[in-house]
Amino acid sequence: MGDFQPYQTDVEHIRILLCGPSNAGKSTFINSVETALRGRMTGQALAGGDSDNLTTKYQTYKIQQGKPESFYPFVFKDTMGLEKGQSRGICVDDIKLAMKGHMKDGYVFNPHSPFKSTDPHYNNSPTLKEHTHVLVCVVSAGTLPILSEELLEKMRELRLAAQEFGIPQMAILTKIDEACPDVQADIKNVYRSKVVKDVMETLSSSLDIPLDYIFPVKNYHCEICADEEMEKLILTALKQMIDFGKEGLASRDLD
Ligand SMILES: Nc1nc2c(ncn2[C@@H]2O[C@H](COP(=O)(O)OP(=O)(O)OP(=O)(O)O)[C@@H](O)[C@H]2O)c(=O)[nH]1
Ligand SMILES: [Mg+2]
Repeated sequence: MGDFQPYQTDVEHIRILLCGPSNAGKSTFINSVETALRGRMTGQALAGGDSDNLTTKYQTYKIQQGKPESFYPFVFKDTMGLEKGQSRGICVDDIKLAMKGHMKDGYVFNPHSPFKSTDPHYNNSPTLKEHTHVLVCVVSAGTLPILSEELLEKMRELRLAAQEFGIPQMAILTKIDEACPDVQADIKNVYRSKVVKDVMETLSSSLDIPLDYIFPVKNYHCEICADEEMEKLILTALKQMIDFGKEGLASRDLD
């Protein structure tokens, strides 16, 4: 992962924006990538599944590569979870503005009031560097079958908005261990698991994302030591994010 080529544009970092239902494992995925790349347990993104650890602030996460002040050429942008119903969870339009680079770090999401151009965190003239370069929908395998149509509709709206802005889209399916006992017993069963296959197909048809753009992962959440098989899945998903980000940037360079 250390041998990424510099990007052709003046963009130093591929910006990966994570969105999806609350509690899906967005923040934990960021920590899992950091753990996989740095080879030790880390936890810079607040994650946890209880009310104290919900993501509420728009923030960038960089991952140190080797010496301090040297970072991998991609960053994650973490967002508040989507929820069913109006005035619940992040406002869909906030994510659209974030994708276009209008939202500065530190903005605190407010489910009752959308992000406005008068907000001090509003960037009036974002450059390509500040845009999102790849949108990643994060969905938990266990809860997908019970997600409401309303929530799925919010996700479809976001995927379509990304498509309109020329931002590539993909998905990760988290918590495959919780959804399938065979995977829980041995993560290598992931590609043999009928449960995982069925959930991936459902996600593909629900969001209209091709099956091969959906990556199953098990995040680090209670493990105390590194696990090579888990890391393979996490890094495969990350590689696709970077490849998509680069492709998206290359085609925008031609515009
Ligand atoms: N079993 C299992 N648990 C996971 C996995 N990924 C995340 N979790 C757990 O799920 C809970 C929620 O994870 P978060 O990363 O905080 O979820 P989030 O999507 O950031 O949630 P919000 O910020 O509220 O939108 C935590 O308790 C995690 O430990 C996974 O792959 N498997
Ligand atoms: Mg979070």
